[in-house]
Amino acid sequence: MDLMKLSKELSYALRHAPWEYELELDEEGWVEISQLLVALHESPQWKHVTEADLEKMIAVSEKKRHEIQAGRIRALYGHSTPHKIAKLPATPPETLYHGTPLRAVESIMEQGLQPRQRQYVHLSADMETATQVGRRRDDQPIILTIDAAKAAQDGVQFYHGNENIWLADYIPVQYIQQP
Ligand code: HQG
Repeated sequence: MDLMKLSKELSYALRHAPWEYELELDEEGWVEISQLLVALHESPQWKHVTEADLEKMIAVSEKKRHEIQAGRIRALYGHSTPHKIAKLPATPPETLYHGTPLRAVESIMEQGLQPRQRQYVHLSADMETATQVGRRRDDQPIILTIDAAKAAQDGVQFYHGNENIWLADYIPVQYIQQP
């Protein structure tokens, strides 16, 4: 089974278009695995997918994009569905990073970091992750440094995505530093 392809399909279903699978995300983005499997089994390529395959997909993935708990599964970040997924505010590390193409920097330094198509701004806990995120759009991304400690102190809320990814509603310009 192509677990990477399965992960992509699940990200699409759980982050962007659950209705295409007749699924409804709850407040925190969870769906019942049994319901997800019914939807997947309708497609010939996923006819034999089991809960164990979903567990394996998460275990072998380089990035922790999904999590399973008590018979349910959800995407940990990346959502674009109209109803904003509820996340518990958490204390961020002192510094966070954001990798972006050079062409976006001027606008970011004017408007701050906005979530754009997604529900939250995505930040990285380390420069390496930020570089990987930025490389999706540019070979030589610019790594912006976010003074998360100061922002949090001033009332900006942060949320935990996974080990490497933090989320925020919006990051105002005064907490963003260019290299
Ligand atoms: C930019 C992937 C102009 C922002 C990744 C980014 C990540 C602005 C783009 C996760 C702006 C949004 C999310 C402003 C923000 N003016 N551009 N004011 N504010 N932008 O894809 O952070 O592999 O929604 O810099 O690895 O790139 O799918 O966000 O370039 O973790 O699991 O607008 O998605 O994860 O792009 O990536 P995105 P992102 P997966």
